[in-house]
Amino acid sequence: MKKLTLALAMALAMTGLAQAKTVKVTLTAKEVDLPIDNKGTMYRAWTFDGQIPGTVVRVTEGDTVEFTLVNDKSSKNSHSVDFHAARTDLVKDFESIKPGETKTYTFNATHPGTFFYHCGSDPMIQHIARGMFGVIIVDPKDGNALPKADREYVLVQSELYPNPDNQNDMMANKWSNVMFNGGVFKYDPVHDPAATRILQAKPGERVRIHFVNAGVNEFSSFHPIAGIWDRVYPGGNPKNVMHGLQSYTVGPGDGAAFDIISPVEGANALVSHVMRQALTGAIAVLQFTKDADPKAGKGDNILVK
Ligand SMILES: [Cu+2]
Repeated sequence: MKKLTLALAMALAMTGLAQAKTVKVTLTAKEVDLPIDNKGTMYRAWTFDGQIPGTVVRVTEGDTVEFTLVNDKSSKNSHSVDFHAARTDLVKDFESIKPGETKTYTFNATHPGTFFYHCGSDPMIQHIARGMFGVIIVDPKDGNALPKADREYVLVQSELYPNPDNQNDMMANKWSNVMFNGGVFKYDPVHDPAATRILQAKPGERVRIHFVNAGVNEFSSFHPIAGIWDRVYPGGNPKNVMHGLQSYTVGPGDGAAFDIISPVEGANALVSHVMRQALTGAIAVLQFTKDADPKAGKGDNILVK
């Protein structure tokens, strides 16, 4: 039996197919104060794991995800998790749990892609707008389904509603700024000299952006200024592939993977080309330099904190 398993593993390795496994994932709902710009303006956020976006979840197509939600004792509200990568019963699995409670459910990651996850508790518009969202990447089980990325980055777009308690503002779409990864101009020292972070890569490298639009209301027109998307994978699924695009629209609650390669050194700016979104904060500088940090865009560094 052992021999057979080994033979199967070797055969799978030769085909580049990953073996399905069970992955335990835990997210903790936490209501915390977080800085939402480079100056350190604090915001009463609701989060997963105390950060916006929440921890990046990464599994492989075919894996079983054994998911546990912990709603921290210090929370004042009930919370839940809706994984867009799951096919299940929303009543049974996406239900809200009270502060101090824990809930576990299991799903099979049947479809590869760049998926949204978010709190679905009532009022959902407020739970998402305050920061309860993140990304689950389901890598294709065929390791050769996508061209190998030299670096990867996660970017999540969302709107900032200055008063987190005012649900009417959210319903009326009265946002003040649009953010990438929970910060206004977080990766843009050009528009905000207080910004200390950028994305980086070397010329000629294939950079893959796992992009999710958390909304809650706005469509994004994701565009690389001074670059061209080499490939865009709607939904992040390798079966959906488009070539040579300048912009691609990602609606609220959707995701896509974007590949870019620069032939030259210099800066690109990844923006939502909806100008009111870009000019209020939805810009991330991607610097192409031969001196790019070898650790940037790899492993845990795909989410630049
Ligand atoms: Cu919530």
